[in-house]
Amino acid sequence: MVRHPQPRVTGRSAGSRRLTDWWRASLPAPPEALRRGPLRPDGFPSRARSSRLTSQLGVALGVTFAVCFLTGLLSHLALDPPGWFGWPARPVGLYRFTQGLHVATGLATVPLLGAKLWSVYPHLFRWPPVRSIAHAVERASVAVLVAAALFQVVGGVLNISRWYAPMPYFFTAGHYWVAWLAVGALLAHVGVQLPAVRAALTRPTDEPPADRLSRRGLLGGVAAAAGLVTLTTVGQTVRPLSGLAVLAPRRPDVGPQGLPVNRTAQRAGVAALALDPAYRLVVTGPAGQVALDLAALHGLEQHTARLPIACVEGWSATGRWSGVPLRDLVALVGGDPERATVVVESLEAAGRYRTSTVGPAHVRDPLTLVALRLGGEPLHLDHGYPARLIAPNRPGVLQTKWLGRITVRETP
Ligand code: HEM
Ligand SMILES: Nc1nc2c(c(=O)[nH]1)N[C@H]1C(S)=C(S)[C@@H](COP(=O)(O)O)O[C@H]1N2
Ligand SMILES: [Mo]
Repeated sequence: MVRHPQPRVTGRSAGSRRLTDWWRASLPAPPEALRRGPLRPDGFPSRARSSRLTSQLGVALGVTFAVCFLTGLLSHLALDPPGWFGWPARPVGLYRFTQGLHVATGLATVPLLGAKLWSVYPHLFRWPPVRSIAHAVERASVAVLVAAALFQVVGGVLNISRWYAPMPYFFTAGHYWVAWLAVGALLAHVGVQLPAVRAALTRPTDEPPADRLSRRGLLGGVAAAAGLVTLTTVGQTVRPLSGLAVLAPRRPDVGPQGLPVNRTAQRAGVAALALDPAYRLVVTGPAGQVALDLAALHGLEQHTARLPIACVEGWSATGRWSGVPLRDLVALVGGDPERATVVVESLEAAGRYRTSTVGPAHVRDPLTLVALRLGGEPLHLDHGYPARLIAPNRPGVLQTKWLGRITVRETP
């Protein structure tokens, strides 16, 4: 015997009831061929299904989606801050936290979403499929919500696994716009279902004790699965747990100089230029231009900062970086270190990450370095030798490697 939330029939107008009756009478029953095997409301019978279970899973998903949406929005703003938004340079590890939370919460969503879809499975076979225009709109919004949720979670997991091939769209743009779609559909869904959820969660349960146990067992299993996913992946950003990170795409301690590499010099095609003895870092500002060779760069006053690389893909790792504060280079070419905006460019010929803009909050910060050393040694070629940008509280994609050119601009 399968129990699942019955359509609520209270509060419907006579008109809508007449429409439903007409609809039901004129609609042929679904062909038998479409109601075999798993394609039946009782295809996966379970006593654990109930409106209480569906509501409890819904609340958990509401929380994880809200966390993903807000942290995702922050990441979007930090990557390309619009005029009205200032992304600060402190606290140093803020982006590391928000983006680590985004990916960890997204991954914990996987078992929750699976269980939720399973819990509403019998609804797919309701007949007639829609009862009124309002009901049709509501079901359409649920279809959008399910599609958008699957799109976000599957796309996110593919992205952090760096398996881009199944995504024929630019991940960030698709993920960003579908996030709005998902949240819009979620709000509509919550608006419609809130009374039913409250009723299911507050009324004393009429489940027989055996059903209550199986529902609780299922919830416990889902919670354990979400916990296990978190525990085996969060080590990609929480260093003490890195040993457990067996399902994480990255470990924060594996790579040259004990730090992961996002893109190697080989793949970026910069090895020859980066190793060329004729290398110069060209710095341009209001007072003119200087071309600094390695000896000149090492001759400037050196500073050291412990700062994380916090990749948008959710892994992060701390390094001890040494080099020249960016503000000193700004001053060297006549810029105002308190107000300037700086554009840095890589030796890389093309690619999305060859250049980035450093806003005034980060230029001003004495921890923002043109780093020449990592952990006391010259930078490894794959970490950006001969020079890279490293700044506090900055998404990894903006920590430009293999710097070739720095241009000081007046802040608009
Ligand atoms: C398994 C689940 C998820 C994973 C692994 C994941 C992963 C990611 C990653 C790696 C990024 C950075 C993209 C980049 O800048 O290159 C990102 C950004 C973002 N995510 Fe997710 N995500 C997941 C679920 C979600 C969900 C459920 C939502 C919203 C409801 C969401 C909303 C966003 C938004 C708005 C951004 C910012 C996109 C931008 O910069 O334009 N994510 N996510
Ligand atoms: N020129 C250049 N800089 C770059 C990249 C790149 O592809 N090209 N990748 C960025 C990304 S996505 C990250 S997470 C960090 C990683 O730095 P790491 O490889 O030293 O760990 O470098 C950033 N700097
Ligand atoms: Mo990254």
